[in-house]
Amino acid sequence: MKNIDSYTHVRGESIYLDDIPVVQGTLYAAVFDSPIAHGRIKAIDLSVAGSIKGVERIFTSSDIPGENQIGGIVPDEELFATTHVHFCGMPIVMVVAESEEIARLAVSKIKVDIEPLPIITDPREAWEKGELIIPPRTFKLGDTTSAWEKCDHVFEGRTETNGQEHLYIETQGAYALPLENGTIRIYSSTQGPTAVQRTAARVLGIPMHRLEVDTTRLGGGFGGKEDQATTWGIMCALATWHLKRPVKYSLHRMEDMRMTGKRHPYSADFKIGLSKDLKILAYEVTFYQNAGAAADLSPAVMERTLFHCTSSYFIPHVLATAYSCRTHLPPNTAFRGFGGPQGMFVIEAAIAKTANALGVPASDIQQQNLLRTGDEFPYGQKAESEANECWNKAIELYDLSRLRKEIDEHNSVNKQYKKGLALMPICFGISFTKTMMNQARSLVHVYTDGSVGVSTGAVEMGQGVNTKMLQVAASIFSIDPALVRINSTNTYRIANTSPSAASATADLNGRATEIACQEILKRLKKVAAEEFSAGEDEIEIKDNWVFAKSEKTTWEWKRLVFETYFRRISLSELAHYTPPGIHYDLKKEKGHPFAYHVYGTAIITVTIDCLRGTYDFDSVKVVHDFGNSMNEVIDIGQCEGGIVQGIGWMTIEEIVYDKEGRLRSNALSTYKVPDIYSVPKEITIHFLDTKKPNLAIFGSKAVGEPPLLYGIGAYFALRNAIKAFNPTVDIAYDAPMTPEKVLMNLYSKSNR
Ligand code: LUZ
Ligand code: MOS
Repeated sequence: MKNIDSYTHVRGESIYLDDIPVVQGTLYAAVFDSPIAHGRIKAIDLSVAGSIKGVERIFTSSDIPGENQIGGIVPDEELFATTHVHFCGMPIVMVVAESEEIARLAVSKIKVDIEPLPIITDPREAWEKGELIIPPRTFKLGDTTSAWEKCDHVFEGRTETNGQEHLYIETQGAYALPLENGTIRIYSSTQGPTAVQRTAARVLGIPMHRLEVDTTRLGGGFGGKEDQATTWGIMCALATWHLKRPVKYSLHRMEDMRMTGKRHPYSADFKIGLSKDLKILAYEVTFYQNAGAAADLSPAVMERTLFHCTSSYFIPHVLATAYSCRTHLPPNTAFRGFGGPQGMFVIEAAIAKTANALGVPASDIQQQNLLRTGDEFPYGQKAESEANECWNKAIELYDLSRLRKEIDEHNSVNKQYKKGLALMPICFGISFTKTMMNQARSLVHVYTDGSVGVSTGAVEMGQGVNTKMLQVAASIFSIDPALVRINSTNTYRIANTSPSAASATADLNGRATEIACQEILKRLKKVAAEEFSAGEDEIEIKDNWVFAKSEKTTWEWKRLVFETYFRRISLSELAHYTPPGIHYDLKKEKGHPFAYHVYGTAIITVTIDCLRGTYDFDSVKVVHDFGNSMNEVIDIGQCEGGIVQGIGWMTIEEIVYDKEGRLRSNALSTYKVPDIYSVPKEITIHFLDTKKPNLAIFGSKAVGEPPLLYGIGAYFALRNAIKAFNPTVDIAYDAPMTPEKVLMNLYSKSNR
């Protein structure tokens, strides 16, 4: 089934926040944000801004009726700075005016006098100064201390991974409307409507039931709107609360890039020990997460880094510690993979370093250590592994030895162009790591004409979740998909939602929809059973028609629905779903946090231009564990997008903050994401043939985040290509590998 949004997307008719028709009297907001990263506010001069015609009102922290607090996990983040600013881009003042132009003009006339204070941008420096967001956490399996002496090879090293700008095509934004009796509707481009509702209620000092948050769809989220969409929703609601007027704020790209957090950069130290036959016996790793100026989701991101620190390998002795370090950058936040990719990069670097030193291909070490079913993760869960299945299928299907031979031959005769190859096995845990968040509800209404309306907590952000929800309802009822509509995500219809995140949205909301539809179906069948003198289990609905004892009856779906209504039986159901069997003990750092894992293997090849340092990815060949995919077109789309986004993070996307904590890569002219010219020439995705039972919706495993991890292989393919040109170069494990870095490494003589 095609993505149900495709028709309106290609016609430009899909409604995003900025497409909502504005109502009469709408005002527009714009923010004055801190030009310096750390300081004490001495004076705010609003006189010129306030005198501009068309400026309705200017808001500061003193206009907040409730709490000036938007921190979700830790209450450490003000909506508007009061006495101090903690990052460049921190909101201080909001102007509300008759037009966007006037609002931004007024912002440009605001003067804030700030006394500068010392700035930290480096997580290790923050760590040295004891600037931690939360106490450190340590995952432990076996005993590394005594394991080192059993190792034949031990290597140590350091790695760096940089951040990543979400670059959702639709920037952040919100639109608030005053309703009667002090209630407010907020249209928000958010992955978490409940987060907007809960935090706005706190800031406004009103109960949550007075705030309706409604989301039709997002033009991309990637994690950037899991927590950080709330800011703009609350700002609009605050102005609406005061002025009783509709207020809209749709950020310009540069405002968005400057004021919002990104993927967390990490610095890490590792130590790895192996036996003679390349079994990894021990692994120690310390992560320094650059959290930025406030907690935001950093503690949860940090925990996922620990959960994925051994990637898809079994290591019997592991000691992993993570520090969430407070710096003066905008608070970093969720980004597809949520700390997992950062953890997995380090173990791949450790393996690459080992392979390099021992003169063996990294893939020999990778293959030796792939997880098997029954192997224990450092957090206590036992693997149900498809790692070897994916790996073996990939090297056979794509003929790894031939690929290697072709590359060796190419490299032996070509001077200017060198090729490199890397394999990247992945393993990603599916569930929110906070067990409590793994719950969802679905509200299904069957109308008397047989049409169906479904509301869930799932937010459509281009990932196709609405199509999957529609498939669930249509297939349980066995009716024409055109009869089913997926409604906007709305906190009045579905309450207390978890954000659409953690790759778990289709599973959680899909299972809830499945339960709701099954419940209604039971009632419908009871009515048919009475009518056709059959048992309820002898009734079947097939392709819009009622069958009794395998015989087609005179009743169509629509008739059955109406007859059920006629008998005063409910055609609506609100269902609740929680995945069974997941738990976690934070004191012991052990448990069974994930409903299941997703596996896969990619083979990535690249060609570098050794004169220029530029490169092209020739191919990404994947065997991916989709379980039993319920929509192959959507799932392939998620894989392709994830791979390209992962490659972007590892290669050309380079976030640059200067020492003053100012974002230099602050526009699309200075921050480059992969475009049609830089995507791999070939992406092939093979569906691993496995029909093992799992907890996914219809057995169709979560696909949102896992494919991004394949991009890590791009970094290692590039290293191998550089080495083909300059065999003795000692390349730092420092991502992204930009063309500039490739060039420097190609001609670097110094062995570090
Ligand atoms: N968000 C969250 C996530 O709150 N918890 C998670 O475990 C998670 N994982 C991936 C992406 N977003
Ligand atoms: Mo996410 S990183 O699943 O919002």
